[in-house]
Amino acid sequence: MRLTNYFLPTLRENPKEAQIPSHLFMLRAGLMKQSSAGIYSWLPLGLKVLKNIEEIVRLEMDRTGSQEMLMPTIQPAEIWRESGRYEDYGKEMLRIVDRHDRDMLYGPTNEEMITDLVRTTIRTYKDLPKNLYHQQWKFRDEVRPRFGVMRGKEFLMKDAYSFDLDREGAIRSYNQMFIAYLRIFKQMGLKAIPMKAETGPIGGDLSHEFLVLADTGESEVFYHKDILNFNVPNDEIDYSSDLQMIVDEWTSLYAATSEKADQSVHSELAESLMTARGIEVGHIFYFGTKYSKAMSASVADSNGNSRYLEMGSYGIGVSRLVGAIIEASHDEKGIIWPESVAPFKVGIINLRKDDSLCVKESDLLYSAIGDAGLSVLYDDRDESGGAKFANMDLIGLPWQVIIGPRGLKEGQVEVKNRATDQKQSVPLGAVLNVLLGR
Ligand code: 5CA
Repeated sequence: MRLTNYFLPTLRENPKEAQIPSHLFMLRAGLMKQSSAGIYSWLPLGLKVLKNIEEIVRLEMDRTGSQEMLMPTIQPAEIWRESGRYEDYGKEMLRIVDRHDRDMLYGPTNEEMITDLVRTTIRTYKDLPKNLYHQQWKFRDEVRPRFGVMRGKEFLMKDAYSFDLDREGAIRSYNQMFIAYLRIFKQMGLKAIPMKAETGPIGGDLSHEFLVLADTGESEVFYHKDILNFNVPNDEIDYSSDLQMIVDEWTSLYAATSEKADQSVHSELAESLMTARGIEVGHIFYFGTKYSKAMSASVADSNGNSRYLEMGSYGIGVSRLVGAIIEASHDEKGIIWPESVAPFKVGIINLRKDDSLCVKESDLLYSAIGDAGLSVLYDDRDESGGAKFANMDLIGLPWQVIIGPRGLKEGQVEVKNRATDQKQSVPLGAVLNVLLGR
C-alpha cells in the first residue's frame, strides 16, 4: 500500500479526551475515530489489527473443536423474559421496539439466543458435546464509557458456548477454553493471568477472568508472584486429552480480582503477594443448567431420560484487545506492534521524493517485499524525513526500511527494528533476507 493512496488520518496533537496511552495512540495513529460516546468507526489501519486478532482467536478456537457461526446483533425480548434476565439486566441493555411494537434488544451477550437455537436442534446425548462461537458486535449502554475501546458501548466480542450432558463433560469443555485462552493471549505477545472472578449477570459458580497487567487497567488484582513463571502449553497441546493437570497448576497459586480478594490469604502470602492493576481481556463461566432449566433445553441421555444441558460461556474482548496490546507494547513515540497482529509487517520510508534514484530503488523494494508475501506500507509522500520517521514510529510497524541518497551511493539502505530500535545498514540485495529473518 502506498501512503499517498491510503486513508490514514493521523493527528499531530494529542487529543484531549485520551487519558491512557492506548486511547491516545489509537486516535493519533488513525486506527479509529469516535462517532459518539463509546462508539467508534474502525479505520483501515485499525481494522487490519482487529482482523488479525480475530484470526488468532479463530484458529485457536477451531483447534479446540469449537465451531464458528454468526448470530444476529438484534434479539427478541421473549427469550430474555424466559431466562429472567430481561428485567435483571437493567439499563445496560439497549431496548428497541420494532414497527409491529415487538420488544427487541441489541444483544449484550448471547446465552439466551444460543440456548434457544440448541434446544430446538439438539435432541440426544449423541449430539454432545458441542461448542459454538461467534465474533460479533455487542452493545452495552455503559454508564461511563471510557479509555476508548477499553470500555466501549459497542464492542467486538468472541463468545463461545459449550453444551455437555453432565458436569464432568462441562468441566472438560471449560478446561479446553481455559488452555485456549492462555495460548491465544500469548500469541498476541500478552501475558494474561487467569484469576478467580465474580460471575455477575452471567451467573454460575466457577469462573475465571484473564487479566493483562497494566498500570492503566480498570481492575485491581492480587496474585502470587510465581504465577508469572508458569508455562503456557505449546503447539503440541492435544485438546482432546485430559487438561485438568495443566488447569490445576495454573490455579494452584493465588490470583484474584478485588471482588474475590481474600484478606486472610493476603497476610499469609506476605512477600509473595503482588498487587497490581489489570485489563480484563477474557472471562470464562461454568453455570451448569442455569439457562437450560429456565428455557427447557434438554436432551435424552443413553437411558432415554431427559436431562437439562450443562453449559458454559467464554468471552474474549476482541476490540478491547487492540487497546490492551498497545498498553503492553508502546513507548513515548507510539505503538510497537507485535508481529502477529501488526497491520503491516514493513514500512518503507523514501527520504527524497525529488531524487530519481531514491524513488526508483524505493519502488523496486516495495514490489520485492510485497512479492515475497510481506505486507508493506510505503511512505511515498512528499514530506520531510523527520515527519516520516515520527509517523512511522507512531503507527508502530515492526520493521522500517529507510531509503536515502547517502546510503544508496554505497548501495545500502537502513533497516530498523521498531521494538529494539536497532538500525543496520543493509545492501539492497539483502533487505529481504533481513526482513524474513534469514
Ligand atoms: N457471555 C459471557 C461470556 S461469552 C460474557 O458476556 N462475559 S463478559 O461480560 O465478561 O464479557 C466478555 C469480555 O468482553 C470481557 O472479558 C471483556 O474483555 C469484554 N468486554 C466486556 N464489556 C466490554 C466493554 N464495555 N467494552 C469492551 N470490551 C468489553
